[in-house]
Amino acid sequence: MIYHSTLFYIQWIKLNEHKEFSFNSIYSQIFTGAKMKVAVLMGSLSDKPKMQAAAEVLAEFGVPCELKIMSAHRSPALVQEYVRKAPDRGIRVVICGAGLAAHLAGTVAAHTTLPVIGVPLSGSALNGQDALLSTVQMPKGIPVATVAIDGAYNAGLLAVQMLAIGDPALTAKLQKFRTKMTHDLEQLNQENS
Ligand code: RP5
Repeated sequence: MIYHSTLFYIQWIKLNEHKEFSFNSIYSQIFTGAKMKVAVLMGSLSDKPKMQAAAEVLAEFGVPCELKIMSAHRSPALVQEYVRKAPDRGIRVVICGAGLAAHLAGTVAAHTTLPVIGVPLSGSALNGQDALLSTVQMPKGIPVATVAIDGAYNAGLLAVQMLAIGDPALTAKLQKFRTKMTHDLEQLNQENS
């Protein structure tokens, strides 16, 4: 009983961090053991090789994620339904990768207040410049945090940084990651000077 009350209290604190949490969300997380996770969405199966880097960095930090293929243009109803149910399923950040007239991130952002990270993908006749502008040029009121063309790795890392707010263990992992990056660079200089 005390155990469940404590869990409920922890979940209640989390409730106030995200307005989209509902009682249903708390219930499902306590009683089904669902963990906070990141959704990695992409417009086509052809995007998967480029979006894999997001999943890899999330795995590196021990953050669960799910990869789904859905398109703002080809399956708009599926996108809407997925996004509507996402908070109750423990999704806290949504990463969206798409190429060409890339509207996936913007469409997802229109349906949720969860943070949305957009990854414009290359492969088009315009080498991803089309996807970059489609993703980054959001109208006032509906932001999409856009990373570089094919920047899925950074998208994953940014999602980790978002989740690390209020999570000291994840913050410590990020600090360790940064320290290692600096150390590796110093070592590279020593080896090459
Ligand atoms: C976009 O069109 C997708 O995100 C993909 O980058 C691009 C091409 O899709 P396919 O024709 O390969 O399915 O919607």
